[in-house]
Amino acid sequence: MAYQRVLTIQDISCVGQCSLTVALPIISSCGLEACPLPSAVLSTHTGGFKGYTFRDLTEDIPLIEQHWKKEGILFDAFYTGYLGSVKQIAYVKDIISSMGKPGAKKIIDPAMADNGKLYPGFDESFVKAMTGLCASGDIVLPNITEASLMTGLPYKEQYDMGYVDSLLDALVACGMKTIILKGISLEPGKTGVIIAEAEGRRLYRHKKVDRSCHGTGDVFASAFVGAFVQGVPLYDSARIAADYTLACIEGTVDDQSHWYGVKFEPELPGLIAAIHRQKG
Ligand code: PXL
Repeated sequence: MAYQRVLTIQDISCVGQCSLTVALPIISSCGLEACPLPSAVLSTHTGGFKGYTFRDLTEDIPLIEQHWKKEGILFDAFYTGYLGSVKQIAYVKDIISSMGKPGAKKIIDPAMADNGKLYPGFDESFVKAMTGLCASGDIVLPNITEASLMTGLPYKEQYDMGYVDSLLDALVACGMKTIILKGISLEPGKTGVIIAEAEGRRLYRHKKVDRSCHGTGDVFASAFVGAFVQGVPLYDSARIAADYTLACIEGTVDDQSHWYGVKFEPELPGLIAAIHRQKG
């Protein structure tokens, strides 16, 4: 497959190993051109640090878009993550619908909630707007919390496949097409992802590490984008991304001082090798 250019739209949290500081190095390491459109600049992420700064870049987005249009710049794929406001979501919708080359895939991570709770600063109107953005994408990457918020179904910590299927059915009813539902744990010691397409649903299961780590959704999404945009099939891209995320968690859990993110950099050679093996 020819060299591909990916536009990733999310914040830059200077410290915290999430969003752009994870997406750019992972996507580049996978062999793709990674272009950032920062939605905001924060001193750290919002998940545990106190007193972080937040510079909203909403009004820069249409200016950047206009410049790119003048330059005739187009993208082979889009990957959106954490966004700062409802207005920003509207701008992002416009960019992904007008700045793609023919067939450009739109990969949307709702990145707004986890462990049953919205991240600080988000409300019901943001959830509604994000649901609309997800419906306009090709592939969405929610966790169970985000799926329950977007569909209005209850959030559960203990569940069976019937509950997971009802979440997926409700996401499809909201207009979502291909869904990769993350963090599905149907038996002790195991977790995984469901890859749900119109043709069917498959679960990829792997070992569960009993510590919830920050930024793993962004690590998973970035690795998925890195594999999928290069032509690795959907299921294999999700499997490779899940294995990579697990390796990052395992490389971090013993270091209690590293509570704010995962050490994803040392595991990059394994991710690259897995993608090359799959591509043959
Ligand atoms: O990893 C998701 C994320 C991205 N960006 C910011 C965040 C979070 C999660 O808390 O706070 C700023």
